[in-house]
Amino acid sequence: MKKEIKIPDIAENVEKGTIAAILVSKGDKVTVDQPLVEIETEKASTDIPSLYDGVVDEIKVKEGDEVKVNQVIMIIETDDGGEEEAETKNEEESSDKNAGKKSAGEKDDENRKHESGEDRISDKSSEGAQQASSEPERKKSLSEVPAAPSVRRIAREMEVELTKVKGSGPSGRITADDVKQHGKQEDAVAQNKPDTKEQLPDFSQWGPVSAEKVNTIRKLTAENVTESWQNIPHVTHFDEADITKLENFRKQFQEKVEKDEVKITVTALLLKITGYALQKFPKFNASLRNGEILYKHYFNIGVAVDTPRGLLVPVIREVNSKSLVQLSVELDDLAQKARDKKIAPEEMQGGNFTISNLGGIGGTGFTPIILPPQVAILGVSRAAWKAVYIGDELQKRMILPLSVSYDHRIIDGADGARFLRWICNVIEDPFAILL
Ligand code: CAO
Repeated sequence: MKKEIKIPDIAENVEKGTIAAILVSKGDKVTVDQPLVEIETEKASTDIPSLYDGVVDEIKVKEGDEVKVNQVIMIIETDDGGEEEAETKNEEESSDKNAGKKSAGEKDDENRKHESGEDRISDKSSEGAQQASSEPERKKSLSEVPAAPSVRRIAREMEVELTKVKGSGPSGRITADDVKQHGKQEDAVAQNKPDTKEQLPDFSQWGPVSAEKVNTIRKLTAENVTESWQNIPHVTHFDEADITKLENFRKQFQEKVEKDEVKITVTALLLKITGYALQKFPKFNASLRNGEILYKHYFNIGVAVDTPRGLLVPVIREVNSKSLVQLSVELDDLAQKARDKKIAPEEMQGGNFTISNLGGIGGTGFTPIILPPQVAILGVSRAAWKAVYIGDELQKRMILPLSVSYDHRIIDGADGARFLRWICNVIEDPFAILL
């Protein structure tokens, strides 16, 4: 079956772009997510990936062509599905694909990530992107680097990051020679470094093995957690909250809203309480920028969602001005959109803090990784009945284990302990919010 590849919505207010490079040839075998062309717009340079496994049947554009959103640029011959399905898939996935494309192609991922600042799993929020751009040492984005499409292609083939190359042409324009020279230098450096790929033993000597290509979301998650783990001195603090009363309240409240098909969950309650906690402890709602603490006076909280494609973090905005019912509906809606690949990049931007609830699955505690430029994250484990002494009396209580990981550069251990204890106190006695 012939399937069309169209230019998806690239970014807000961007209607057209220029084909910077064609990354495949007619007759090439391609797989889902494989970049087909590189397109440059005024806002970003981004790869358009294949939506299908198949063979390139026709390439309808050439390098330097101006293309518009929705324009068909390529035909892929597949051996399943129908035209109609192709159209739907194209449209349905466009925003989702954009997210990945804008922030990550096969190569030059880091640069695209800088310039788009979207689809941030660990979420370089738009704020993070702005923050980055105010730093003098900010790397140039790929689209800002002056280089001809042919030079870009050479860089891609040589796996040279163009943003790292010094241009010797007029106004710093990068020439093919600059790229080759840089590539040689990198090779020389690489020769002195151990190649971890080479160091892997041949596992097949001990049993069957198989390999799976890492998808864009997984790649971004890997990059972001690595960056966070390497750059932020994490401390994780643990505490437990007695949610017996809160659970009763949740059930009573649930009966009241049942007719509206709203489900009040632990996560929605924690969103509400954490919003107030961020107001009370402003450092947890801040970012660190050029030696100063940047306090945010709005309360947007991301919620980690486990999806078949990997971890996504939609953001609930202005949590403190929303009711529990509104938060529950919005959380359910965004989590479903994330699972259905319908979440827009901007719905995952602008979070100040994150909640990661693994309690629906299990576990007694974990150490979540902070999503920069945020400075803290709340981990929620599985609530369970426990025998607890209340005074001298042993009682059956529902206990919720909580953890908070924080950036120790701006948050002290005592702050971390006070923050989490405050949350536990409010869970145990919601009137504490009024104090
Ligand atoms: N303790 C005990 N039970 C819990 C619980 C907890 N902490 N959290 C949820 N549950 C229960 C719910 O009550 C629900 O039970 P019922 O079906 O009997 O009502 C069930 O687990 C499923 O809950 P849910 O997932 O539908 O709803 P939620 O609002 O609590 O969670 C969300 C929403 C998006 C947080 C969750 O679905 C999810 O994706 N969690 C995984 C997050 C993740 O991957 N984090 C790791 C990030 S990497 O560090």
